[in-house]
Amino acid sequence: MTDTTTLDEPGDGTPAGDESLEPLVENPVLGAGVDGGDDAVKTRLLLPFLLPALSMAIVAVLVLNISRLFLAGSSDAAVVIGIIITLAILGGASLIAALPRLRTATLAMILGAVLLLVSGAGLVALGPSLDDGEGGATSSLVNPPGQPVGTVSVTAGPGFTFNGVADTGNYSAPSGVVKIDYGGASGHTLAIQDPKYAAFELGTSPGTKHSATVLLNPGTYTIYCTVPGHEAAGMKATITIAPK
Ligand SMILES: [Cu+2]
Repeated sequence: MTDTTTLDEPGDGTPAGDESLEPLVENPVLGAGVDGGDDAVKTRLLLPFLLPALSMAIVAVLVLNISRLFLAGSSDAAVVIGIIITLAILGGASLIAALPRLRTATLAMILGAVLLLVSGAGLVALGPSLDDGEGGATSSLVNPPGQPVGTVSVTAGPGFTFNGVADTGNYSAPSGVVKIDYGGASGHTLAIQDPKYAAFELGTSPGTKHSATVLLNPGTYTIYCTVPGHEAAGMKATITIAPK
């Protein structure tokens, strides 16, 4: 309330006239006409293009980084970040409005700091948001959309076998989305021996996934238990997908 009196001070020892002179320096150039040469080219051609380009670049950086933050977090975090950003924009705008004598250099520094902060936060969040993207890419084969055209039921055991058959077990299913159910003795897993299906893994222990769907094209796929030693002991089989 009483703060406004301090704001009215000329302040900083710099004469206020200094700032009011700035546009006067530029005005002769603007009014110089075609004869102005290089200066006129700069102000008339470069500035109208450079300023919007620069603004667009800054906006792009802000939007990209803020969207990265939103991608990385949960929906709750996104709401909180959104509120913080909104408050920051409102607070910053009213601060700038309240301090009309704020130097352009100071303003540029504040804006630069905000830009750096947002970019930094975006970079920190880059890891989690990229992980989401990669998970989405592999999920085209694992848990694909659509109803399963066939089901393969596998039971771990007895011993180190799938359904009691060591090494040579062979399952079959039609081509397309195949549901694989896994049960039986606890402490085993079921994976497909193909890097393309690395995201697929079932387990028999409590808390593991006992069922999932995969998109299988015609061919032969090896399934095995990933627990060290179990595949060698016999927990290995094939799924044959017949041509359509
Ligand atoms: Cu096993």
